Amino acid sequence: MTQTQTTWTRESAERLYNQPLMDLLFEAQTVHRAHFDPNRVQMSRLLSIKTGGCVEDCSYCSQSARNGSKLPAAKLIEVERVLNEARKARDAGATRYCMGAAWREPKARDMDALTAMVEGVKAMGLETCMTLGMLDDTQVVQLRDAGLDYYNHNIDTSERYYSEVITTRTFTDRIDTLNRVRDAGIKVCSGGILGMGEKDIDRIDMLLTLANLPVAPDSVPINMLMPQADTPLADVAPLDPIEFVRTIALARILMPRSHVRLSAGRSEMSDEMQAMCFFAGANSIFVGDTLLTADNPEEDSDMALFAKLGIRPMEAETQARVDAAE
Ligand code: SAM
Ligand code: DTB
Ligand code: SF4
Repeated sequence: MTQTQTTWTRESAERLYNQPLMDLLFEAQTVHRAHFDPNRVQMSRLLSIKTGGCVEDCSYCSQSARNGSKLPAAKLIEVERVLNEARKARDAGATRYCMGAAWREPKARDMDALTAMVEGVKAMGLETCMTLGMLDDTQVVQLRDAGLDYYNHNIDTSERYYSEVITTRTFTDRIDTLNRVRDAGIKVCSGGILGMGEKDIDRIDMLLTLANLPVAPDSVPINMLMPQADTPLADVAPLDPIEFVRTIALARILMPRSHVRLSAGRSEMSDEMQAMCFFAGANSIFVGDTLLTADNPEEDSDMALFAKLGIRPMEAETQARVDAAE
């Protein structure tokens, strides 16, 4: 399949985002149906393999040591424990297993354990994903050779708003890691967080940056900020849910072949809001009652929601694409 990449302008993206909601939703759903089965949603499961004590200052994060957060710093967990958890996730229906670490970047001494995790999880028939912070040229090759399918590294917000949120690494650092990951042949998962006090234009520009990368990310997680106690964003005013839905719809239109993931924050969303997000083109979620450290809906309530909406889990992403044979 050849991916034709459109270069989007800010004017066209703004026009799309600001049109009447019903027109935006109709357009997003039309694009969605041209590329995906609208009644299938991919399910990923997260595990925090190294929690807390992070040196970065991301102002939304419970795991940053700089935020005065009380979350204790743990060591990288044992490979065996990761494999046991992954087996349970697979048996519960997840098709992708995502392992996250509270690091600025992995150290050379961690790489053997990380590659063993990838190999072991992959051997269970799960797609593998990791999110470990920045990667260098050697590390992307080590992870690729172990069989890593996806690497998650979010740009988080627009280039303009970025320095309001994080000061210890730059927007360009993030883009550099994404380029390294893609050039090594690992699929890119990159998105951001909404509701951090940013403006409409920041949400639009964040999506434009992603859509206009040399290749759009395969997977685009859109997180709703989950305010964490003791962090600088603990008391930020919540985002209007309709703005969140508009952003999902714009992501779907700008990146028609990407999986748009309704990520953190679902535990605070009504069934109706989640249904609107699926209609707007979201087709992937994290399942399991914990994300990395924060709450996620219980498995039972997700399955009840899927049943109400007539949504079925996506078995393997490639089978779900209407255009897979192109
Ligand atoms: N330390 C690595 C990094 O930052 O690249 C990987 C883990 S980090 C927790 C993964 C992503 O989770 C962040 O980039 C951010 O987009 C999202 N995230 C973290 N805390 C969040 C929160 N409180 N609410 C919503 N999303 C959050
Ligand atoms: C992403 O964009 N969202 C996930 C995943 N990538 C790693 C993480 C959400 C974290 C929410 C806060 C927490 O659990 O600590
Ligand atoms: Fe560290 Fe990642 Fe949290 Fe930033 S988002 S403080 S890099 S764990």
